[in-house]
Amino acid sequence: MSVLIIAPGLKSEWWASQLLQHAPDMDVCIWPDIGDPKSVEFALAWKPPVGALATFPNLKVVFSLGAGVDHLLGDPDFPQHAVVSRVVDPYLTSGMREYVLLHVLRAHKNQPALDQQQRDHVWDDRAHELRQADEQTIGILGLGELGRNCGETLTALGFDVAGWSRTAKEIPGITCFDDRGGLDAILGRSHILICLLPLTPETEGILNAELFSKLPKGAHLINAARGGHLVEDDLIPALDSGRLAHATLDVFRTEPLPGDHPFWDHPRITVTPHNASITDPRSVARQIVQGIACSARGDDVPNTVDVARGY
Ligand code: NDP
Ligand code: OXD
Repeated sequence: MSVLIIAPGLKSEWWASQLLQHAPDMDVCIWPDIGDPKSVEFALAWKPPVGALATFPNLKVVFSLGAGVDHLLGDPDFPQHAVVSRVVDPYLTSGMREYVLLHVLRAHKNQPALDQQQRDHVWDDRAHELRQADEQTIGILGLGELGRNCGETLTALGFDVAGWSRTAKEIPGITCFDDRGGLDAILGRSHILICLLPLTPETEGILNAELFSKLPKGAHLINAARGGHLVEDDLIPALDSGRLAHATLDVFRTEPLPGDHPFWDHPRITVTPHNASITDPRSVARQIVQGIACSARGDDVPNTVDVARGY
């Protein structure tokens, strides 16, 4: 039985050394340097080449090296017999919480506009209206591991927080909406809208002109989920018309973001390189070793996703 690491662009050797710390006898191989494909029963994967996982006929579990699994399920040849497990980890959650806090506070304190004042050598302490945290509603699309934690933290800071999920929830301090009917209700009140949804056929393109038109004028958008959530052509018109004040984007339809992409130079777009929160092998390798042991014993593997649902 061997364990495959198939994650072009990630530090595969580091992942291997972390696995071996917890399971010194594990037979680990790094794609494309593999022996007999039939011996591979487990794979650690991040954006594997399309079709590659289909070449391992005895694959039992694919561990996504991130919280999202769209990079796996989007492969038309993804082996349907394999169980898919994803990252749920305190460091991944705290990393996202830090990113969201940073950019919510930047929006709340008008920092992007103040940065522009500095570039223009303008000293104007009255340019922006006075507003308190409890006068700002933060809308969070997605109340899962990440969205809920961000919402609870923002509530503790005094913001008015609302969230939207597929199924109904009750979370102390957060006004919860669900299903399509609840979407308009959350949009109408969100001064800062944060997307923390998984990318599925239902959520693809959800951040579009129609959605922007339902936000309060001058809202801020933070997309830390997936580039496929945003209809890119709708964003700049929404910013230029003042419908949106600012957009902070960590994820893009094409990554790395091409050098000539208009988002780079737009004065009211903040671009970060898909690093809102990064899976830490020092924490997650141990969980994967435990997941492999569960599977080998015939027990359920933790953090598996519903492949039909897409997350
Ligand atoms: P979870 O699966 O824990 O939560 C997903 C949430 O989205 C749930 O509340 C779910 O509703 C809701 N949801 C799913 N589909 C719909 C829908 N059609 N309508 C309304 N709500 C829906 O995911 P995580 O919180 O762990 O992660 C979210 C995403 O964040 C990941 O899929 C990934 O794409 C992204 N991510 C980005 C990172 C980055 O660095 N930029 C890092 C880590 C993650 P319900 O609760 O009812 O099921
Ligand atoms: C993830 C990511 O899904 O980093 O974890 O995007």
